[in-house]
Amino acid sequence: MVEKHGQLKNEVFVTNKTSFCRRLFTSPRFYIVFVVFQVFFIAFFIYPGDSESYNQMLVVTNQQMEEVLFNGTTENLCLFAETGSLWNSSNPVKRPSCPIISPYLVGVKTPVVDLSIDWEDVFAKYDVVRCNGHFKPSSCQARQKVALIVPFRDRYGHLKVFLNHIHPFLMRQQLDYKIYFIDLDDDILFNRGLLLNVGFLESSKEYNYDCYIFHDVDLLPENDHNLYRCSDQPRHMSVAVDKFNYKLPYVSIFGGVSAMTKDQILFVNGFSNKFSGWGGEDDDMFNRLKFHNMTLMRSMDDVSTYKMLKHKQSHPNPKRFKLIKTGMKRVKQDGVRNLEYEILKRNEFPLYTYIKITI
Ligand code: BGN
Repeated sequence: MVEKHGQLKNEVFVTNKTSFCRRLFTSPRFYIVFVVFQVFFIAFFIYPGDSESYNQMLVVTNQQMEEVLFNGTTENLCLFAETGSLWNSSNPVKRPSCPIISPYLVGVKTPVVDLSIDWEDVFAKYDVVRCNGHFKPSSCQARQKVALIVPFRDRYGHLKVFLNHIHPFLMRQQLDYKIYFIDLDDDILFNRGLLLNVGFLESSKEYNYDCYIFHDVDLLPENDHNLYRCSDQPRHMSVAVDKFNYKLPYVSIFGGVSAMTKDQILFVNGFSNKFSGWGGEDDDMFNRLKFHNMTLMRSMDDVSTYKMLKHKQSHPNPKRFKLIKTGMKRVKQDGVRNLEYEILKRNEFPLYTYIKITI
């Protein structure tokens, strides 16, 4: 009887289950739910493309970034970013080296020159670069730490267009980089060499950079295969500029964009501080390299192409010819070693660090 009862129970149970399954599998609602679930599953867990690249481009996700921003100071954020440990400073994350050639390179990308673009839009677009212009890839260890040094005077329109273009360009190259704008007291004649020296000294105090890129604000690289890295010899990078019909104006030119390591800079004592006004400081640097038996490297001109932003021609320095002639007599005393300056202003903006000095 007990057994019969049990069998009956089982039968009832089995019968119920069967009818439930039958109802389930014949219901169109079940199939709709099933398909929707599958789409979400594939999008979030299986499809690697977008989510990978998204992670790669971000130091941290926005939500996590907000937490850090609002619960701590910006200084802490910078410290976290630089120790490579965003979440737990006692347990630094060991990341593999980034690939030699970044998978995010796209080749030629024509710069967008929109002087009317809103500052807010630029900030919002690159809110991953929140640490005063510092960015590093999240998923791998960048191969070089790069300080991008831009001598600056009063060209805010260019600055905005430059940042809008250069941040995604450098992110695609998977660099650990920071952007510095160096400005001189308004009453003193512009002096590119001196400002580049200051940028080198100030950025070196902050971080152990492998490479210093000296970059004019009016030059926008057009091809991200033009890698912003240093080599074992100084590099001239702005080889083919549209303003010069994509041709090198002369063989020894070292102006526009160039890249040097700390050792290379210290070896030649940086740039001369004597070239006030426009022109000649880069030719003097070329002479310094030659004087120290260094060679100059250049990438292929089909890769190192640049768009130059339009601006009024600056007033050339009439003394530049004489200064170039006598330059090598001053190499030891005129450069980064003996440079004295005072910092007037230092502003940490989300997309760059601004330093204004006087001498
Ligand atoms: C050169 C300037 C460079 C400048 C290039 C490109 C001089 C010195 C002349 C002996 N050199 O003429 O400083 O980078 O043009 O604009 O003026």
